[in-house]
Amino acid sequence: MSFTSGGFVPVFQDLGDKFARVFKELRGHGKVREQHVQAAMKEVRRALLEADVNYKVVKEFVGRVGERALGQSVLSSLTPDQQIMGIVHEELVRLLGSVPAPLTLSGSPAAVMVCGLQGAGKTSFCAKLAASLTARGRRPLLVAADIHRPAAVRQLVVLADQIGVPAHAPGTSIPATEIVRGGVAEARRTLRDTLIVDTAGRLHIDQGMMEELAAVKETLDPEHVLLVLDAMTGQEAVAVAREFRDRITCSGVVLTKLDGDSRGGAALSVRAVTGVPIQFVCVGEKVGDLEPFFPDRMAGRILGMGDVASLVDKARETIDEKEARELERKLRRESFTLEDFLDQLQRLKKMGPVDQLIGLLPGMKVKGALAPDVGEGELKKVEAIIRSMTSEERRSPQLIGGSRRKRIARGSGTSVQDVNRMLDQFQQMRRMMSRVSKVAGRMPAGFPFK
Ligand SMILES: Nc1nc2c(ncn2[C@@H]2O[C@H](COP(=O)(O)OP(=O)(O)OP(=O)(O)O)[C@@H](O)[C@H]2O)c(=O)[nH]1
Ligand SMILES: [Mg+2]
Repeated sequence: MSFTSGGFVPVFQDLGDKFARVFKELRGHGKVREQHVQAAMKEVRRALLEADVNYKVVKEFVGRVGERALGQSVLSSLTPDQQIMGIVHEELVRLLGSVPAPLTLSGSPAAVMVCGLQGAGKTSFCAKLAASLTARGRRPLLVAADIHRPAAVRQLVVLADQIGVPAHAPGTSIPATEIVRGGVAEARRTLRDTLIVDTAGRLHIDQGMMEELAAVKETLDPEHVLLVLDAMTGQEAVAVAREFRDRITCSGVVLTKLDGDSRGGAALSVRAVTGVPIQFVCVGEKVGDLEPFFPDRMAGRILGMGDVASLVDKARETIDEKEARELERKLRRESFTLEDFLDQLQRLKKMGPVDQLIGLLPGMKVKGALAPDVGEGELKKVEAIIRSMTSEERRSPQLIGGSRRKRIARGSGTSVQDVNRMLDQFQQMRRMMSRVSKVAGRMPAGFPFK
């Protein structure tokens, strides 16, 4: 199982669409002036508020982006819309925590305590984490310390079985602290190096739950207290995070259900409001649907710049290391040609269901803005267009003038507009890929675990 396997689930589509519209509008003006930036910032503000981002966070964000976008060098630049998009990207990265916060595990056994409200996704996350740690050569032990719901214990045991990880689950008749003590002893006895402790959630924060969690924490002395938050609950999740931080001090956040139609409010506010870093996101119910959290990749995904880094990761699984390095080098240097693009399209088909990969391709995520109705059919069209070009044209798309476009359209059974759009997208994609991959290139090796 791989950490990148879930990396293609589109997230916060609605917010992404709105951002795309803002940039499209900016592109539409021959010259971007102050009033255009101001109008754009108004739209960005509205988009973020509609995504349920904390209003203070929105205010600061828009203030910063607006100020930078109005800077002389941006407005006088040749591509102000791209520069403004770059600023928005950078500020989103900052909002999401700037740098990734990998889960470091040292002690033996190292303990990770998992808490959160009822139904947030704690038990599923425990299993997901156990599976990914196992894939990385660790030997986790799952501990069922949710004594309030017998079904929760069974759920953990079933999941543990499914992923082949042992579970310490003595039932619901003994106190959680006893279960934890027993878990630590069992880990020592059976040489497990990591304890993952699932705890009980309640519908709302209450004194009883907090006291129980505090007692478990005291007994376990965990290296990490991970708070699982349901991203679908937006600002509510942020309020919960604040309470947990104040009452039991959590070290990291896990955001779940990003695959649903969550709007982004929790993801974009929780770090800024609480100071607690997001460490993982869950993008589905399956055990493999776990991703480490990278602020820059997430920002790129929201903006439809494509998650180039995840694409390269994924490519590593299907092509060898040398080819992957070559691809990265090309992306970075903007020497990526239509020939490479065609090559990548072929690989894409091998990499998995096309609709899941689309979100990773720059400019392809956003319906109606950069690429209308992208899907399997659209990719076929793109492929047909590139195939109707000469290799010279593929290497130097700037050669493709009006009459060549007509010829290519005829040859590929598409229209001149299709060809124009495809070439436009390709140019945009090349610029963005180079920018995004520059940032992504700074990823520490071995992430997400040190
Ligand atoms: N779509 C989706 N569903 C999820 C995700 N994470 C968890 N779920 C589902 O959400 C439901 C609740 O998940 P659990 O892991 O049982 O949540 P919990 O926090 O342990 O709940 P309690 O033990 O009742 O407090 C289950 O149906 C999960 O399959 C996710 O990332 N995406
Ligand atoms: Mg549970």
